[in-house]
Amino acid sequence: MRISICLMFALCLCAAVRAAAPADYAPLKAPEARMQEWNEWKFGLFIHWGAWSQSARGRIWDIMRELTPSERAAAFDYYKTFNPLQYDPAEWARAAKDAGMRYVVFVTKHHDGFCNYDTRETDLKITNPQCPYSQTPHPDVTAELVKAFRAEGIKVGLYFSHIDWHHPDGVWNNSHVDYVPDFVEKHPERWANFVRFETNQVRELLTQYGEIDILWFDISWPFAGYSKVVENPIVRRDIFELVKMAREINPNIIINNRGTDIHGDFETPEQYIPDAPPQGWWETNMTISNAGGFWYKGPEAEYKPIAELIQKTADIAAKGGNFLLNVGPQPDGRFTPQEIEALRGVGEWMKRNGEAIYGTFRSPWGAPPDWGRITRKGDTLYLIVFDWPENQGEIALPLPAKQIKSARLLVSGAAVEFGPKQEGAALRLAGPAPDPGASTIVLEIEGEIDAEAQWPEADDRGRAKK
Ligand code: FHN
Repeated sequence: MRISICLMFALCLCAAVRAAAPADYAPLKAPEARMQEWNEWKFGLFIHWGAWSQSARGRIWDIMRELTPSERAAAFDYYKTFNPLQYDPAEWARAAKDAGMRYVVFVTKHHDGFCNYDTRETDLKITNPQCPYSQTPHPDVTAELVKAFRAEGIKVGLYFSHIDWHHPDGVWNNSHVDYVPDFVEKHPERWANFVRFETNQVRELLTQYGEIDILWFDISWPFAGYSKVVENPIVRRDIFELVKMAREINPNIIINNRGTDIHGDFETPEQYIPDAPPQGWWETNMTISNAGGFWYKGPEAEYKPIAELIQKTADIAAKGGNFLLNVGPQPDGRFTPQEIEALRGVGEWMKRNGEAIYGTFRSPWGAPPDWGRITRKGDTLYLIVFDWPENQGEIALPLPAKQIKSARLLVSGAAVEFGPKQEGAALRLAGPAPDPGASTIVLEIEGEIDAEAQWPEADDRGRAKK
């Protein structure tokens, strides 16, 4: 009798456990209306800044790949000399606002484990008394940044690295010099400890600074990549619980696809613009400086021309994406002069042409025409002309002319002549380009656009196959 009661109890217990952790997790996503808002924001500022900025080495991976053991130990001690006395988040927020940016994503903790905020989980933080900046009146730079950007009406995103090279249990990732393969299976209690550590830090970030709009994870957990379904049951459960906690704290939080299994809200092509964009929501993150990492690269760094950044903004919008443009401020807290100039220049263009970017959607025809890019918002098309034809030239559009109700220059409102050309329409462009390199024409159209978007055949990262 006693055995059967025990057996019954054990069976009930197993059933209860199974019920608590569903074998197949349903995706936990942000509300669709929230993603429509995110699409309205469209253009954001990414900020990589912290103790590592003192190295003037753009790539933080150098810590694990280039530095000697003694240099590596010194890198983890950078917090002891980090003292950005020229940090002025209000100035950063003004520069972002002037650039036409509507959201910011700020690095709170990167792979080195240094925390740009007052955390209870580790002493590797800006508020550690051994960090000179901790002696200033407001050392929690994340708190000050959130306040300053909100004051400019800019939405706030926080970046958080899943990998943490400083944490004693951070050896689960193969980037770590002391990597332990099969860490989750071999050391389940240490993995659980790491998950608890990360969960507590994410909870701090989502509860210490008011309602956070975006949680931008980086890299991933074991077996989990970008938008990759996680097979490992332990990690899959832990990711589900982490995302579940985040969305219970803030049901409106928008979370990216890095290490979030099936629960991410948007894809994150990095340092490139897909030729064939993801079907769903996506955002390119890219540095203003040239290749070589996201951090401050020293006074010799090279930067992308403003005209190139403007055309990238148009290209991304024409493919249905958001643009997260990165700065790597100097260790003293100032943006580099080149970053300030780039933000100013893009902002000038966005002030005149932002209507063609904010809240728009990908071109109904897919791959762009040779003369520029096309974005759409309902019955309005925006033709962003990169190559303005000389001598009363014209550009072709695969839309029957009879569907065009009006055509005008966005900036001046001047009418643009158009007429039928074969199956589509031709627009005759008189006079100089209103914004050389990226001039916008607005078309008001009627009727359905009879087109199926054609994108080039591409690999799994959206890069056209040669
Ligand atoms: O290693 C990081 C890198 O420093 C930067 O933060 C980028 C941003 O997307 N993410 C990782 C590289 O994929």
